[in-house]
Amino acid sequence: MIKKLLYVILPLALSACGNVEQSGDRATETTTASTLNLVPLPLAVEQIPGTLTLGKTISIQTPANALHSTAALTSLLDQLAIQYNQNDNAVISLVLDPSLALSEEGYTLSIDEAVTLKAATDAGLFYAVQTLRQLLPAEARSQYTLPKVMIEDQPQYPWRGSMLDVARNFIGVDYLKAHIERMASFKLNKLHLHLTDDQGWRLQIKSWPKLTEIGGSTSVSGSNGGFYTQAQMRDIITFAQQHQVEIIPEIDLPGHTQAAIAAYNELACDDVITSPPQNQCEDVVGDARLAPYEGTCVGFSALCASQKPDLVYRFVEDVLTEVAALFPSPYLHIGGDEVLNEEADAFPEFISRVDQIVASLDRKLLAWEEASVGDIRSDALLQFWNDDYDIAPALEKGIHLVLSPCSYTYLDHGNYNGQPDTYTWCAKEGIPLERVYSLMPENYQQVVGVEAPMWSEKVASDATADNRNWPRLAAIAEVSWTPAQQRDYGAFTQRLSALRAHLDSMGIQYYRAPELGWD
Ligand code: TNX
Repeated sequence: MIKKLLYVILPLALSACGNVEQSGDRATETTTASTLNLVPLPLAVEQIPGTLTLGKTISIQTPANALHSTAALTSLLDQLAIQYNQNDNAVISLVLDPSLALSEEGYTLSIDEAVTLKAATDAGLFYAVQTLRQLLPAEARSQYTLPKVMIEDQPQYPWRGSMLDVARNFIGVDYLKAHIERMASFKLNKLHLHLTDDQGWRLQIKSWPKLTEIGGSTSVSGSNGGFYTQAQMRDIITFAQQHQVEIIPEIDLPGHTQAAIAAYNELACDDVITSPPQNQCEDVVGDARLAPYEGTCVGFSALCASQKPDLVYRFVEDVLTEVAALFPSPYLHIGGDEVLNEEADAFPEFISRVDQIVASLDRKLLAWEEASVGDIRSDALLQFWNDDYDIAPALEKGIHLVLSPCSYTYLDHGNYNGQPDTYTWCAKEGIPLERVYSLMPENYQQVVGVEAPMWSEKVASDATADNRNWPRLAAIAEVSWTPAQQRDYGAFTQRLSALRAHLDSMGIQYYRAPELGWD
């Protein structure tokens, strides 16, 4: 199957260098896809001389069982004020073809006398529509001219992710939905929500109501408390599914739990009030170890699994049971980062037991890299975040990685050196677009893909979140979709630069990157 696939793809991909080839008596120009402004760059693009003009009223044909791609197509046409009716001899057709030799998210898009989008799945067709969206202008016109082209495309990695920290500062439902649409337009497909941390617990848990009543009322900015009810979260999940985005919930355990401890003091060790500061968090000593927290120190809090296993594991099981009932993702992210406190010794055992709870809920474990010290199942994923962390032992167990090496992917770091309100601990010059783009997932082993976390200690508004996420998430999209031999930073900036109107039409308040001529 794979061999067959390479046969189909490689001739197109390898000849992609701007030369003119003769095929029969028709001159066919095979170019790099960079003559089309597409991000991420498709695997193979063959441009045919000529263009196709679409009028203001067209006929379309869509299969009954391709709901999400059909909705994406009709919303694109609505946005461009193109009227459509369902008809046989259609100008734009979505075709489900189970025999197509591409991966699950792959598709072909051909524009000749008509526009034909083909895939084996609704997901593949959905991505074909996203490509068509980028080939069309962002705003309505009186008519539309499309280049004649044959595109064959599929992602290199199945995990192309964004993480939003909604715990340090809360992020509202409207932003999440807008973010999902924007992600989808760049073919990003995993939205990891960091739902709990010291400064806020953001997901309603019916069996432990004070988690949100008390733990949801605080935030680093002091003003942005809030939480999602389970009904709201269900609505977000459905919206995400319509956009081929999977939401991965993270409940950060056993550290980063001050919001839970403030709500239920008994989750902390009884002697916590008299113990010395942990991880140099001088502002969290004495009674503050049991109180809500709005500072930015990390590593001081922990559930007291060492002394209160019955209570703590009952808590974890109750919470994860509700989370698993709500989220269809096969993964439960249980955090596991930065236990730099009294519970450090009990940490490996904690991770092993929580993995058993996750197993009992019929889910796979996802955790930050430190969880590699636990005895976890080999179908776990670990999220690699410290550039130099020794992850080899986990790889030996067969575990795969989500790559978030901080010096490439931490979007709470500056778009440029010295950007106000950004962290510098991992990359003191910030993480400009070119640095993000230079990540080579191919250099790591056992990789499912890439994810860019946006921690929010210093992100207290939607505008700031946009500035940190965009345009850098477009680089994450290309690094995780397009194979290394086809990536080129200069060509990427040209293609992305030309998509500015598309970002504008989605209302993105992106960083005006001089690299893209947007300043
Ligand atoms: C490290 S990365 C953290 C977060 C902070 C972030 C700030 C990770 C698993 N933990 O708690 O928000 O640094 O950049």
